[in-house]
Amino acid sequence: MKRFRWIAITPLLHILTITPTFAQKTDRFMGETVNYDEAAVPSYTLPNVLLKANGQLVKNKKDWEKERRPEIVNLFKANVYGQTPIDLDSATYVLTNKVADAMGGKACLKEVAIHIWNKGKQVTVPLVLFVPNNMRKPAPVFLLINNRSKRNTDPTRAVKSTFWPAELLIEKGYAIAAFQVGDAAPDKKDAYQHGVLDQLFPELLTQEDGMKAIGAWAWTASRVMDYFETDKDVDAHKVALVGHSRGGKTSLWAGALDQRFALIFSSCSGSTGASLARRRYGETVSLINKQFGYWFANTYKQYSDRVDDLPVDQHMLIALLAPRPVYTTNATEDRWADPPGSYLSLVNALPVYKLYQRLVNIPTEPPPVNTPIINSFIGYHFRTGIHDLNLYDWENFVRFADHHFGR
Ligand code: GTR
Repeated sequence: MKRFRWIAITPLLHILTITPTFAQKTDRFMGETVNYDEAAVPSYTLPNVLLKANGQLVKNKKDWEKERRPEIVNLFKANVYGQTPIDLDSATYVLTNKVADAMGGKACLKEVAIHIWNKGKQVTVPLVLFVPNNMRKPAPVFLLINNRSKRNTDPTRAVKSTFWPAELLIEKGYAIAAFQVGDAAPDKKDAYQHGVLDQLFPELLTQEDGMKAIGAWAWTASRVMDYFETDKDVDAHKVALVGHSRGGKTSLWAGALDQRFALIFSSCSGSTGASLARRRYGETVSLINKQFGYWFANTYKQYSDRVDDLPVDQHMLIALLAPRPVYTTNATEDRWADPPGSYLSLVNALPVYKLYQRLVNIPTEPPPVNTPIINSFIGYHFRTGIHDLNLYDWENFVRFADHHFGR
C-alpha cells in the first residue's frame, strides 16, 4: 500500500504573535490591552434576536422569515460585512482539467474555471473538485473557503494537507471542493480590491457600507454554489460550507446570505465570526478593525470603541442560519478567538431554532474538551490544540453531515 504523510500548512507566525501563555490574564497588542480574564468580561446586554424594529416580538417562523430575518441581514450589511451585489451579468464554467481515475481510481478530479462577468469585465475563480467514483447518485459535497495557500488543496495530491483532507472525504462518500479566497479578493489591506470589487462592482468601493474582502469571499462562495447547481455529479441540495478563522467568519456570513447552503461549518472563527463582540475577550472589534479593516465595511469602524451600540451581535449571525444545521469549533490554545464567547453565540441563537421546533441539544455551559455535540441542529466541539482546522475537526464535520444528511 502506498503511504503518504499528512502535513499541516499552518501560519506559524500568526500563532507565535498572538497566543499568550495560559497563565496570562492580559496581553498587549497594537497598543491595546487584550483581556483573557473571564472575571474581567464587562456586563453587557445582547440585542434581542426576536425583537423587531417596530418593537414587537417575533411570533412564529413566518414572522421571522418575513420581517425580522431580513431586518437582521440588512443590519449586518449596513454595519459589519457591507452591502453585497444583487445581480451579475453572467457566469460560465470551463472544465480545465479532468482526471477520471484520480486517487487510485477512487475519485474523479475536476478543475473548473468559474468566469464571472459584469458590465463587460471578468473575474476567474478556479475551483478544485474531487467526486467519489462509483456513486449511484449525485454526491453531497463539502466546499472549503480556502484562506491558506493553494498547496493545501493540491489537485495532483503530491501535497496532502490536514486542512483539506480530500482522501478522507472521498473515502466517506463525499465530494470535496475548494476555492482560494485570493482569487476573489486578495487577502491584503492594499490589494483586496483587485478582483471581484474593482473588476465587477467598483461602485461598492466608493460606498461607506460597501462590502470588502469577507463580503467578496462570501459572494464568491455563492458563485461556486451556482456552479454546483449545473454539475450532475454533485447534489446541490447537500452542500456543506466550511471555513476556518477568517474563512470561518466568511462561511457564517455566506450561509446567512445564501440559504442554498445546507450545512455550515465554522472553525475557530473568533471575532466577527461566532464570538460575541460585547464580551471584549481576546480579539476585539477595535483590534480587528485596526489589523484587518479591509475585511469589513467602513461603517464597522465606528463601533471600534462602542461595541454596545452595535445593533447586532454575533448570535444573530448564527440565528440567520436557522433552521439549517450549523457546527462551530474552538481550540483550547486559541483564547484570541474567545471560545466561551463563541459558545454563547450558539446558546443565544436558540430562540430562532425553537421557532422551527428543531432539536438543539446544547447545554447552556460549553461541553468538556474533546466532546463533540453531533446529534443536534447546532453542533460544536472544543478540542485540544491550536488555532487550526485539522483531521479531528474534519472527522467530526463528517459525523455531523452523516447525521443531518441521513447517511
Ligand atoms: C487573526 C485574526 C483572526 C483570525 C485569524 C485567521 O490574525 O486576528 O480574526 O481571522 O487571523 O484568519 O487565521
